Order: sequence, then structure tokens, then C-alpha cells
Amino acid sequence: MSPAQTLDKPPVTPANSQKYDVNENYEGEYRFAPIEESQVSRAMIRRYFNTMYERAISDVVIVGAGSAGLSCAYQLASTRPELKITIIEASVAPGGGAWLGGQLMTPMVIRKPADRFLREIGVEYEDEGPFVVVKHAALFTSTLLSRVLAMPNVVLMNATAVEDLMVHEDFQGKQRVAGVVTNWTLVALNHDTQSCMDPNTITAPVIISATGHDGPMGAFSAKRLVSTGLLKELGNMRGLDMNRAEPAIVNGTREVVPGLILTGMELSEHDGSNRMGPTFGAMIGSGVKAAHEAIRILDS
Ligand code: AHZ
Repeated sequence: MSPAQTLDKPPVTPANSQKYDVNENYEGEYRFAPIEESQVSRAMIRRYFNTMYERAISDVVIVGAGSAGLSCAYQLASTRPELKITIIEASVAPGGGAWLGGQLMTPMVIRKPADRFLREIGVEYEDEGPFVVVKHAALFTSTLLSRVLAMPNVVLMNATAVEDLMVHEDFQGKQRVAGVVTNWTLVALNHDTQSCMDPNTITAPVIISATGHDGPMGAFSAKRLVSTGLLKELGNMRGLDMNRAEPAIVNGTREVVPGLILTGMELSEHDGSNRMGPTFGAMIGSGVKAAHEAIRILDS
């Protein structure tokens, strides 16, 4: 049998997998089940590119896996398990700024009533009256991430940047965001140094952008709306006021142009609303509201 034939043998089933069961032995010689390097490569390649193929047409694309994007993904994927939800995250590590609370400190403050979401995903907290505190922001983010990734209808593509929006014209000449243009983040960062590194696309009837406030990559879609002429100018995020900022972000979460919903701090750049600093209730509330908006659009 040629090496290629060996590798193409049928996948292991529960029935014949027993022969690979090797007892763990920490007292004597520890042995692993045998493997060929090419099996490892093929195990990853087949799944990854099948996923890319399947998700080239998605129901919803969420851009950015920070606290707003992940809250949205959780709400949407758990409410509508039949939807193909594809999350695109530019960084290697999903989570955005939600691995820490404020100023590199670990506790995370969440104002009520967003504490309900913590109970829903199973994160413990201390109750301080008007707000609750999770002992470490990473506990919130890792729990939320694991709940989201465990849902079969969710795909997360990290180290992948959305570098443009697809904008189509309908039969009345109205502009509609119809998908996203993607590339590996390392490729997107090198467009000035290499030629011919064309991107890819994902088509979806609803795009939810959650790319955070302005920064090295932030507020991507809001800024692109301006350069495409779909938005006259950015409102630009205003100074910190927790009491104004949090309700403004949740209540303002909406479809800003046909096919594109903005959520989280990206919305502050679009609308010119205040920032709230290190309190995360609005990111949860805005993410949940973006999920409701997406369902409204898909069902209309
Ligand atoms: O890597 C970014 C981060 O994980 C990702 N992202 C940005 N541009 C992207 C692009 N393609 C793909 N073009 C992209 N991914 O988006 C994520 C944004 O997460 P975040 O934590 O920065 O934003 P958020 O709105 O979810 O949470 C904001 C949290 C803040 S900021 C703030 C303040 O400054 O006052 N207060 C709070 C609670």
C-alpha cells in the first residue's frame, strides 16, 4: 500500500477505535497510540478548509470576539441553533479587552441588570448592590468563550481580519452590506510589503460588527462606512460618563445601514456617545440586543 493510500483509510469509528486505547502508565513506560505526522496535518487541514468552504455562505457574521461580540454570539446561537454563525477575530486570542477589568487589574465590574447574563452562563460574582464583581475578568471571558464554542452552529475563525465590507446594490439602487472581505491577519498587515495578496469573502444577510472603539484595528466597520460614503462622518467616542454611556450603547444598538448591525464600543465611534471605562454591563446588553436585531432582520 502506498503512503497516500494508508492515509486515506476510512476514519476511525467508535466500534474500531478500541484497538487504539492505550492505558496511561505513569509508574512504568508511558506509551501513546501510534501516529503519522501527515495524519495530524490532514486532521487539521480537512476540518479547517471544509469549515471555510461551508461558511463562505453564513447566516450571520460577527466581526470581533470581544465582550460584545461574544455576548451576541451566545445569545444568537442559543436562541436560534439552526443559524450558521461565523465569528471573525483579527487577533490570535479571542476576547478583545475583556481579559482584564480596568488598568490591567483583574476584577470585572458589571452593572445590574446585566448580572442576569452571568447567571445564565454560570459565572459566580459578588453582589455590591447596583453592580456585581467577577473575581477575574478572565473567568467571565473564558466561560463565555467556552459556552459559545461548544455550540455546534458557531464557528470562530481567529487570526483572520475583516479588511473590507461587501456592499451590494438592490433593484431599487439601495446599498446593502452583503458580506465581509477577509484575509489572514498577518497577510492583511503586510499589504504594503507584498503584492497580489488578494482577500476572500463571506456572504451573509446580516453582519454584526463588534470591533471596539478606535485603536490599531478598532471601529473598523464604522470607519469603512465613512470611506465608502454610506456614512457622512463618525460621531467619535466622547469622554467617560458611566451613567450616560451604558444605556446609550445598549439602546443605540441597531442596524445602522441595511445588513449591518453595530454593537459594543464600535457604536460609540459611530454615534458619538460617551465611553464607560471598565464596566462591562453595556457590552453584554448591547451584544444581546444585537442578537435580537439580527433575528428581527432575518425573520422580516
Ligand atoms: O481584535 C479585536 C477585538 O478582539 C477585534 N477586531 C477589531 N477589528 C477587527 C477586524 N476584523 C476582525 N477588522 C477585529 N476582528 O474586535 C474585538 C473588539 O473587542 P473589544 O473588547 O475591543 O470591544 P468591545 O466593544 O467588545 O468591548 C469594549 C470594552 C470596553 S472599552 C471601554 C472604554 O474604553 O471606555 N469600556 C469597555 C467596557
